Amino acid sequence: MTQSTTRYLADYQTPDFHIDTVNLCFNLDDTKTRVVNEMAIEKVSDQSNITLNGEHLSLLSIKVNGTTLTKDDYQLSDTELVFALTQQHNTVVIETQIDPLNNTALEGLFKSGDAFCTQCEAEGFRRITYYLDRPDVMATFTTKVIAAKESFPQLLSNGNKIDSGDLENGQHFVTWQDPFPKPCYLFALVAGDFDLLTDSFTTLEGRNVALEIFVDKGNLSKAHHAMTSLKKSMKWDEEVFGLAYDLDIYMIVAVDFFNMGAMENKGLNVFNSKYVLADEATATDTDYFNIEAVIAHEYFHNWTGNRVTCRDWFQLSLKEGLTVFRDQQFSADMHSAAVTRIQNVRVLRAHQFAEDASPMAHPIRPEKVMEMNNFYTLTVYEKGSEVIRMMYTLLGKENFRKGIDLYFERFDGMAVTCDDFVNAMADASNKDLSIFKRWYSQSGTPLLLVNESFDPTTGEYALTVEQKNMPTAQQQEKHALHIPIKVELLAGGVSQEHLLELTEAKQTWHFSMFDEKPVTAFLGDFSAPVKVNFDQSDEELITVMQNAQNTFCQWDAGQKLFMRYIERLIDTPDYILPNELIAAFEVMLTSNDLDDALKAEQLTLPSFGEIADNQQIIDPEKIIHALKTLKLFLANGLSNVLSRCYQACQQTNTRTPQTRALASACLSYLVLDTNNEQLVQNHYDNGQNMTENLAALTAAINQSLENTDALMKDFEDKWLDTTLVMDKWFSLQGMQQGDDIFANLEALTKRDDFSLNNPNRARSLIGSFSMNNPKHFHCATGRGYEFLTTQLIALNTINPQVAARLITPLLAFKQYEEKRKAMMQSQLVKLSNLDNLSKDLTEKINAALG
Ligand code: B3K
Ligand code: ZN
Repeated sequence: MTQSTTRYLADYQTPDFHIDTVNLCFNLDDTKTRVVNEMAIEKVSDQSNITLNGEHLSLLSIKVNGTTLTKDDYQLSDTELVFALTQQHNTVVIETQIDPLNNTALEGLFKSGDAFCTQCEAEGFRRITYYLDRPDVMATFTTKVIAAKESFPQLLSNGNKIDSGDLENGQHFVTWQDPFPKPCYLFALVAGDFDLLTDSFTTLEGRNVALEIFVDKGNLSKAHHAMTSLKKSMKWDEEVFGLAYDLDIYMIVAVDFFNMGAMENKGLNVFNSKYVLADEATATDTDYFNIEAVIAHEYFHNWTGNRVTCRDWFQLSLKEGLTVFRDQQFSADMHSAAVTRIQNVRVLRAHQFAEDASPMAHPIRPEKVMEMNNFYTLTVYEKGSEVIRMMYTLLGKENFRKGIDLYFERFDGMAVTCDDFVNAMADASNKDLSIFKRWYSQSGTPLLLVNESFDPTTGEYALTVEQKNMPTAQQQEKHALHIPIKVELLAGGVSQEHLLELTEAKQTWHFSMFDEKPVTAFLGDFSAPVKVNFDQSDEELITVMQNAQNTFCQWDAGQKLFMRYIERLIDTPDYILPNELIAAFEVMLTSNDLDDALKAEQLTLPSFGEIADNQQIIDPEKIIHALKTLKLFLANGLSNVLSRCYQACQQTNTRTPQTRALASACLSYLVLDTNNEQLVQNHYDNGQNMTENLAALTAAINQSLENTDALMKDFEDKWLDTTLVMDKWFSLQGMQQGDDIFANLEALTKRDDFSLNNPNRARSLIGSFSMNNPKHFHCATGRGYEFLTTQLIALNTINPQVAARLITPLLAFKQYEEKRKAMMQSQLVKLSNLDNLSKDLTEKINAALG
């Protein structure tokens, strides 16, 4: 009866039983919550034993069709409950007891501060009651919640409130009913004493929807941006996709203890407070942007995820890739499309490409899984979104919309597969997507080798593209993919755009009637998640930077120049950088056509992660030296123009997110001039909001300025009681450059306000240290690796999901130079020898060491 540890997509079988209705009753208590679960279960095969999932539960009783089972009537293990169901229609009542207070894994029912809340995706419902915990079992839920009225005046669950009242001993109850059948991963319950922001929205169908956002007492003024974002999302989904909301109430609850960003439970989203709360004083422009995007993402799931859900968890990208694509399109429509795209691509290149190169590489539709929580990845989400975007590019906007319409026409109310989605797209557009489907089963980042030739006598230009799909961990055999490539040919002051469809290993396209060899802006809008090897001269890249119509290509040409010189500096540390680089960036910075946010993006160098991903063998010291040298070269060469840009941004009467982005980018260069400590001090002192304060602190920390400690102290004194702001302070601490960092980290982890039980806090210090502080994380003594391992050992028992996220930088040890490789490996071995290593960490460590 023990559950096999690894599950395979190929083994999928339809369920033997359906659950039609679920009636839940919760008697809430910190350590002894009682759950009564009454299910109407229908047998749909000749199997007579039903196997329900259940973990960390105390079973109190089971009744089948009115008869209480005795111990001999069922088998019980740590993960399963098995008993016989002989009739076709059965009523099963199971009573369990759970311990929310000591549920530090934050899956199932747990406490966040004083409130009770739940997280069931992917497989957390089995920590609440015994159930068929799989997404293709969809039932109608009715939920009664009972708790002390004084401490928990608000009792929430999915759907509509159908009953409520007072009970004896100061208890009260509320009953909720969700009319839409759903898988149990979308179940939610919240009980607490919150401040409530209300509003309403009338849908295109004329439905009046009550909008309610619940936040911790005292935070009401910080919920308005989330509410505005929600209304914008509802409107956008109606306008762009014709999709309207379907219940009379939409609730969002913000909690401080949460493993991820947010959760799209039907009608009752639970959010990490980080993605709800904002005001000028405490939130940055980036926070504002992210809140809007996450609110939209969870809202969009109501159709892509909830109305049509996944057949099994291997299909996760069906809802996540599609919903990320939808939220990216929404953000692009709300803000600058080009800047939004550039930021998406940065994440992809720095993190998803690294995942594809790591031992945990997997296709966007994984084929085997040990712990499902390990597959909420950049690959499933971000690359998944790129795959949807490629279909959008190949089909065009109108056909894509037809495909979406057909998808809902066919599958509303069902649990389906990625193939079902692609088939709807293909059928609606008559586009052959058979080769395209390989994107779902093939892992790895394709490399495009591009060659060009020009014949001046005929005026013909030829572009040859070859795709290389290299073996990845756990997948040796690769096939050619269907890759949309947008190109722009620049010649004689005009630009021609083409969409090329690469479907074979190598193809050539011919273009005629050129007087001179055109300059090619390749992969417009980053039309496919690929790497490109195209040997263009500096001069050509500068032409693209200055003349391409496609803004993404302009930016990307600058990044290619940066990357080229970083790589030269890695090979030859005293390489002399060319002044043409300065000239090109001076032109860019003084251009009147570019918006400030784009200039900021242009000034931002590729990250350590992105550079590392392009190295055969990673030597952190060489990368850090190269980055520093290039940055200093630009800072010196551009100092006047950077100063002028900075002053212009600061002096404008209307500072905007765009001017602040450019000011911050300039400051990060200007701080390299030792005389500019006062500039940073002023930026902090005169800062009008959190974006400006944080830009000053970041500059001070990165440069270890003399005034860093004083600034950090001032910030701490001011914000000690504001959790989300202190998370920022802890993140900054993780990025300290001084050599006393390890003693400081040690002291930080001992503070009263540091706790591994709080995921945001743990991530802010440990995550920022291991991901944003390569100098010390990869320090030659190995102390950085040891620090991370010590924290992971503690987190392994407290919160395996958070531990499994934070281990990421250690997994790629094989890509590092020998000394570091050995030190990282030995930390992984140490972890692998733990007695109680969680499934989450086991899966990743085995993949890395295997
Ligand atoms: N669907 C959730 C993620 C659940 C993660 C479980 N470990 C949030 C989202 O993608 O919208
Ligand atoms: Zn999602």
